Amino acid sequence: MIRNAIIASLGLASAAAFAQQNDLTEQARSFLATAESQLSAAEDLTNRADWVRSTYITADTDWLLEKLSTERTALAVSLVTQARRFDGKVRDPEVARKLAILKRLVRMPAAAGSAAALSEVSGSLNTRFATGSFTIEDKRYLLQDAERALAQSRDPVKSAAIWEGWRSVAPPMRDDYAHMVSLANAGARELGFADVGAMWRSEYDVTPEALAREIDALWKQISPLYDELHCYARTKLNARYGDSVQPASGAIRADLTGNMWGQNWTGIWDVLVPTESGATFDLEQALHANSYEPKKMVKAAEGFFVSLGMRSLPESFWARSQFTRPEGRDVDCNASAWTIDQRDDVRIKMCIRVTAAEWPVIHHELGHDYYQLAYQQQPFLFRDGVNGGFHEAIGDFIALSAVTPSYLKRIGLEPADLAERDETSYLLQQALARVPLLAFALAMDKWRWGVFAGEIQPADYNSAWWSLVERYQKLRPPRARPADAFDIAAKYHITANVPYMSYFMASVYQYQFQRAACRIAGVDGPLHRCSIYGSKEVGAKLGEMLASGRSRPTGQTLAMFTGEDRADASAMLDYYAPLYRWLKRQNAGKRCTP
Ligand code: X8Z
Ligand code: ZN
Repeated sequence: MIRNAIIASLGLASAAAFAQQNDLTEQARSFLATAESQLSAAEDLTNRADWVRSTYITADTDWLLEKLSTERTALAVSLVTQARRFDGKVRDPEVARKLAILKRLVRMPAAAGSAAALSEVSGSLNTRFATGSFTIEDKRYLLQDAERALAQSRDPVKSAAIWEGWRSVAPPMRDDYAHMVSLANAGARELGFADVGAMWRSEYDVTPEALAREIDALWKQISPLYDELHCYARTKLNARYGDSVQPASGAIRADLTGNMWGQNWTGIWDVLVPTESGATFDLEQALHANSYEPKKMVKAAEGFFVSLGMRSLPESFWARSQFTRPEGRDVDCNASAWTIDQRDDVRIKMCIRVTAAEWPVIHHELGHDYYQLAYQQQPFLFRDGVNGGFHEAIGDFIALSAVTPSYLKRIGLEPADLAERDETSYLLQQALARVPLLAFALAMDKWRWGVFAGEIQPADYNSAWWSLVERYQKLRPPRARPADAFDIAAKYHITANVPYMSYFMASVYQYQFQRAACRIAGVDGPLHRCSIYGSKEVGAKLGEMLASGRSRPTGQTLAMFTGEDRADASAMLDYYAPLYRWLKRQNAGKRCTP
């Protein structure tokens, strides 16, 4: 009735246009319904092949995954081509949103006829990374062993050897990487994007240029905190190793951060611990003392989500997940969370060791699974996080509560009578775990955006990478890098084509979520002490946002839970404010900012 009344009030010509528009919208709707059911079927098939390949890497499982990925890519690209006829012509917001999502569905799209070549080259890069190893003095290191050895080494010669050793897996991948970039760029152009980087940036519901500006503005807010943290760490490393190893000014030697990529500096806590530190707490010791094994750690993390009123994880999660590295076969050990059937068959794939560092990672992964469970009722194209940053932020936000002394005491991991923990040490630990990631994330995707845009050519891959590392992370290699080095490819997300800006945005969103949640839960006091454990109000509100998947634009989705419609670093800065003041006092008289 309303529709007729509108038509009656329009002139004849516009009435005809209106009817045509309606007709087109209906066509688009029915096209999308078919597309979604085809894509969903392809997804179920590929997920299973991917799971089997990732937990059992052989030439055959590689082959099967490549075949199914090829078919899925070809299907998605062909659907986008068919959807061209609706370009810019459909005004219905839901239909228009689905059409836009369809265009960027495949992370590495292929031009017509190139899907098989692209799957082959990306599959091979993936497998070479997952099975990569190196040898020092007859000892063979896989990545996880190397990471642990680097975190534990306090011998700069050994640290350099491990750091360089792992990077020896990368040079043979350079030509393949360049080939993959050119194939995927051709695909992205066929879909109407300038390049793959522009396509990746489009998931944030603003133009690629606006997103790049937003990120630079956020970094401007955050970099003073990073600079102070960097300055403090450099002074400590200088005191520990002396001028010849770590000078008191300039960049920090990357391997001395104890992390393979300098993205998390908690591995060298004993070097960075404040001189006048009060009571501290060793989570790793507490986990062992309380007989935590990997599954029990996951159970505890599930308990946090359940305390918010969320469901228990299904039986199949416990039966089918990979919690630890299996013996006798190659697997991909980079932690990940899966939905196999887009319904209840969620899983994690990890190689858990009972360490303090794994505690937040387990919460991180379950955050993905709970998001997936929550949006399963959405139609296929809306069945995902509103953007990658949200997906990466949910579990990290939960972990902000799950590492607090009050929560750890509540679940009996921290002795109830342990003296009030030293606030500075606690916040410093949090900052070391979470702040360097932002600088690393910027360097990672600025590099990739430059490569996809053709501004960084293969011959300059490594030098361009190091100028970004020096600029954002302010790190340098232990020694000059060899001419054939391809250091960025020593990071999983490069060979696996996982956008890394998600982690940057997640590092901002998680504190916005925390600020909103603590308000909803009615927890007063500083943000860093707040635990939302047990708050059904938070669970209900969070659940609504998670259930909306990517059906609404980013700003609207963020507002559902936080009341804020854009990424804003002020919550993060609030969280670390006491630490920032303390760091400034420690660094007084030093030149911290360039
Ligand atoms: O890869 C991850 C997660 C899986 S989505 C464990 N993260 C990034 C990394 O390890 O490099 C989480 C932090 C950043
Ligand atoms: Zn993640």
